[in-house]
Amino acid sequence: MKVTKQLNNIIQANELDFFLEAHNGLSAKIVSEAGFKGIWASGLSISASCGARDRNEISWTEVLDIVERMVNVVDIPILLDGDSGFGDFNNVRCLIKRAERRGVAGICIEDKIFPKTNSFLEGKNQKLVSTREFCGKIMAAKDTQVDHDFCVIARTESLIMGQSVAESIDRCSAYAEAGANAILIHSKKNDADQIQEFSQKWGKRCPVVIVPTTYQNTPTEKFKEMEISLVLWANHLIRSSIRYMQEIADSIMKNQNVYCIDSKIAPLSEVFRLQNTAELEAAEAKYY
Ligand code: SPV
Ligand code: MG
Repeated sequence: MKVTKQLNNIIQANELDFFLEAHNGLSAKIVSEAGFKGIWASGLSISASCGARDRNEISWTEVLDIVERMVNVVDIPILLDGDSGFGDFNNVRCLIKRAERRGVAGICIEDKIFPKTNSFLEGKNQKLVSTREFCGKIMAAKDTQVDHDFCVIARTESLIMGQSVAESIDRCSAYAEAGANAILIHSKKNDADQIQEFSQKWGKRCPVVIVPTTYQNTPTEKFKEMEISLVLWANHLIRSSIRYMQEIADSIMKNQNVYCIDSKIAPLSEVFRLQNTAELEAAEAKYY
C-alpha cells in the first residue's frame, strides 16, 4: 500500500498508534525494523544530528535531502515535521510540492512564526501567527498536494504559549475547517491534564496527535481513553544516541584503547547488514 494511504489509515483508525522519531537513514531503518508503523521526521532531532539549533538553521531543502535518505530505506510512512512552513503560505506550497515528490507521506505544520523556536525553550521568539494566516497555510498545503491521501496535520502551540484550552479549541476548529486531516495539540506540562481537557472538549471533530515528551509518565492506557489517534515519541533516538556516544567517547579517551568498549557497540557486521550490503553483492553477481 502506498505510504500516503498507510498514514491516512493510521490517522483515521479508531485506535492509538505510535510513531518514533528518526533523523537520518540509519535511524529510520532502525525504527522500521523495531516494528513502528510510521516515522516522525523530527525537526529537533534532524537539527541536532547536524549540530544545529531547532531554529530553522537547516534550510528546508537540506531537511528534504535528509528525509529523502530516510524514505529510500523504509516502506513505512514518514511524517515530516514542517515546522512553521519555512515562511509564508507560498513557502508552504513549495515545501509540499517537493516533499510529496520525494516520498514524504504527510506533513505537520505549526502555528508559530518563522523562524520557529523549539517549544521547550523560553524566549521572545515564541510567538503565534494569527488563526487566519495559519488557515491560509493549511489551505495552501491542501490545494497543492497531488495525492489526495497526503496528510496535512495542523499543530497548535497555543498551550505552549500559555493560552487556554478554549483558545486552543478555537484555533484547532478553524484549522480543521481549513482542511487539516488531523490536529496536533502540544503541551509542555509535566502531566496530561490539559491534553485530557482538550480531548474531552474536542470530541471527534478530527483525529488528534500528541507529543508526550514532558508528560511521559502518563500511562499509555490514558491516551487510549482520551481517544488520541497518534502519539509521537519525538526525540528519543537522538537522545539515546547522544548519551551512548558520549559514554563510548569518554571510555575510549580515558582508556586509550577500544577493546574496553568493543563488546558494548554494534559489530561491523551489523553496520553492513543495516546498509543492505547483501543486496549489492547479489546485484554485482547479476550485473557485472
Ligand atoms: C520535534 O520533534 O521537532 C517537534 C516536537 O517538533 S517538539 O520538540 O516537542 O517541539
Ligand atoms: Mg519540531
